[in-house]
Amino acid sequence: MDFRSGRVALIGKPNVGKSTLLNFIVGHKVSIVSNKPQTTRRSVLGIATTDTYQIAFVDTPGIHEPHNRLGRSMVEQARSALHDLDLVLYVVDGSKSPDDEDRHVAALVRSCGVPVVVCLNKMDKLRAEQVIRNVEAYCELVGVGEEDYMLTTATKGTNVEKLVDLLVSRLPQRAPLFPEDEFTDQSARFMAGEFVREKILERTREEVPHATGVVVESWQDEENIVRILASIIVDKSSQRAILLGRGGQFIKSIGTDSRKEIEEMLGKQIFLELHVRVEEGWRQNPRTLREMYE
Ligand SMILES: Nc1nc2c(ncn2[C@@H]2O[C@H](COP(=O)(O)OP(=O)(O)OP(=O)(O)O)[C@@H](O)[C@H]2O)c(=O)[nH]1
Ligand SMILES: [Mg+2]
Repeated sequence: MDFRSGRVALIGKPNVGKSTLLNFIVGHKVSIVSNKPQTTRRSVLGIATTDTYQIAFVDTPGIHEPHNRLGRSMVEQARSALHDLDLVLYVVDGSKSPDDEDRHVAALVRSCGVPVVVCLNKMDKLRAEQVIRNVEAYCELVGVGEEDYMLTTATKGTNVEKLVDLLVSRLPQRAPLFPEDEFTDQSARFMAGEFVREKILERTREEVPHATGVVVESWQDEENIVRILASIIVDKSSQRAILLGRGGQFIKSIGTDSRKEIEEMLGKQIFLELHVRVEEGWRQNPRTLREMYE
């Protein structure tokens, strides 16, 4: 039997395209995506299974210098994903040259002692004259050779199949680790909250994205409808005012768009009620963080 399987962690700085890549490969939206750094806040398992391979990816929060308990827990999630692995997929923004943060992440990747494949993503933004220089620089940072990298554009899927082939070729011959119809470890309840957060991240700026968290407070599965009550938690009343919008219009549009996506995921009609709550300093509060991310 030439079936290959294994665990692969996606590791990198925030905003380089780890979750975009994961969703494309798995073929389902298992991890939310936005143009704001620090979108992913806890590790997410995404499993891709075909007739010849199974890759169990762990998408991780982008590694950054944390400023609060939430940030520390995010970086800790990324670090702890570096155990019990067959491979690390080190994802970088290939259109930029490495900076100090890249060197920091690369040192962490090297220290885990697992084989590494480099994905230089955002190839669509990479200028031709920088290709060789950036490829060499990132490969050198993690100590891999010319056989171990791929240039991709995750948003369009360019070269993603080739990247998968490269990953599979590095995995051991082994039976699948998970049932073949399983594609994530995220509950529908958690995903519903994440979809709401994604809509907020897409449409807010400055400190609002980072100051916003979502908790699904109740979930009632009835015969023809699922009733969901979610709280959006912010740090300050000014942020609450932004999220409500004039006459409650902003939160209403967040609700409408989130509902469509949750309905698609569940294949069932839903009723979604959203409340915005101010909880000053919630990102330092272990109880709130547990409620949100455990
Ligand atoms: N131009 C371009 N943009 C991309 C590409 N891949 C992802 N993006 C965009 O980059 C942004 C960040 O993508 P994410 O997938 O959320 O990045 P991430 O690495 O998971 O970020 P964190 O969760 O914050 O660590 C989004 O706006 C994506 O649409 C790409 O290949 N090219
Ligand atoms: Mg992410």
